[in-house]
Amino acid sequence: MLNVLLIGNGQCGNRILDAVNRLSMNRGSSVKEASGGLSKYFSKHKYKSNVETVAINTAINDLKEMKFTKAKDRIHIPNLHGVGANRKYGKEVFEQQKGMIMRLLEERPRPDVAFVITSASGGTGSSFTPPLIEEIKKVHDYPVYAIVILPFREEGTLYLQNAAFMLKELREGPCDGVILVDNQYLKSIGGNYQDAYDGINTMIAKRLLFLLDSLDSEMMMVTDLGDFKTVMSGGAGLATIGYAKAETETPIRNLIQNSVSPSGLLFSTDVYQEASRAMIIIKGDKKYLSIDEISAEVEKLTSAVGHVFKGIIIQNGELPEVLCVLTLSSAEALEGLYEGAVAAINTERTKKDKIRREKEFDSSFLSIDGLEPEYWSRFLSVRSCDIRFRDIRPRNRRHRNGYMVSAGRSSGWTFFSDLLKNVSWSFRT
Ligand SMILES: Nc1nc2c(ncn2[C@@H]2O[C@H](COP(=O)(O)OP(=O)(O)O)[C@@H](O)[C@H]2O)c(=O)[nH]1
Ligand SMILES: [Mg+2]
Repeated sequence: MLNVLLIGNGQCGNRILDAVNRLSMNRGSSVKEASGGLSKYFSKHKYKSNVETVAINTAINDLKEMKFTKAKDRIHIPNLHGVGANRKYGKEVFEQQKGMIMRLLEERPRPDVAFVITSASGGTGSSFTPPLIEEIKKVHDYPVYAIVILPFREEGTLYLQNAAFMLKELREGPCDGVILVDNQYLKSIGGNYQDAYDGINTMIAKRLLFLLDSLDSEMMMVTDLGDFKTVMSGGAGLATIGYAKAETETPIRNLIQNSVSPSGLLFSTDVYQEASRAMIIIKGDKKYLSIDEISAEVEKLTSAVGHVFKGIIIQNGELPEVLCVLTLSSAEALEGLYEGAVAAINTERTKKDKIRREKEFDSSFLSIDGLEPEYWSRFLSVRSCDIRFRDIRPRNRRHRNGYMVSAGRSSGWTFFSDLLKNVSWSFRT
């Protein structure tokens, strides 16, 4: 029996983890979903793997939002309400809190495999995940995979930049492989954000449970954790998952094709061009599992991809389902995201330059306006006083980007820039 650790980092990671727990507890949103046999993960009698779930967040509200994850499985980083999509700050927080987080993880049974689920683009999950995997790998040699959710492209430049830097860190670090899920690609699932999130989260949860199930099954043709590790070590450290389920009696040939087609994948890729290794697991009643059809399709995939591990699980009376794990040697869609991030970085740089130039203008304005020779003599003459921005009274005149301030009867006027409002100024009047 496998020991599996599932960590959900940040809001997106927490929600997907909660969806996994929901399906596992046989409380899927639809009866059909719930009766998919996934209850074995949590029902006492039908456990297949020992699955531990842990949700980590800096925002207590995100943790409270979870409905199917036990309180003891939620780690709140104290005194914070999120990190505001600020990865630099998030990394500092992780550094301070990593002792506590690692201690709580170490209290659980040693896993055979771990998955860390997170969005690439937010703050907490994006900044915690790479160093968390690094911490785990410092002391353990079990494989740790990241399931990374890419942003909707319209969510803005900050998210794009976060995603690019997060992926870079993950790929340069000791993470054993990144499974990509693209919100943008899966957008059509829901008419609004909430529906899209719920739909995507359920898709991921379902596939993850299918995968875990198949790694721990006594199958007719077995795929195990060793095979999964071999698949994931191929390619450029990137992977995605395809899936298809028959709603009616569908030839297994079509179902395999659907699982690797755009409608089956979690990330946009041309499998026949970009995949480098694959694992395909077919589940269902044996009457649907034609050996000729399966062999022909797997052969087709093998000739394009290289190596394909194949597993078959017989489930009496069930319509067939296919899961496909594909590692990628290249990912054109990711290059598109990187290009977006580079454009965002350049735009930001231009804006920063503009702000810097304006600041320079302000300070030169300040030196002209505040330090006119006429006033210098007064400053030097009487006494020293400390003026802070809050001392500025309404009687002082609002001026472009600041105030003209009079510190006292004999002081004359000087200019206080808005940009310097947090600076305590000391000058003579
Ligand atoms: N698929 C999916 N994406 C989500 C969900 N919640 C947030 N996101 C995406 O995650 C990104 C924001 O990250 P989030 O996880 O909220 O940040 P964090 O809490 O600071 O780690 C955005 O790109 C969102 O579109 C969710 O429930 N499902
Ligand atoms: Mg959020």
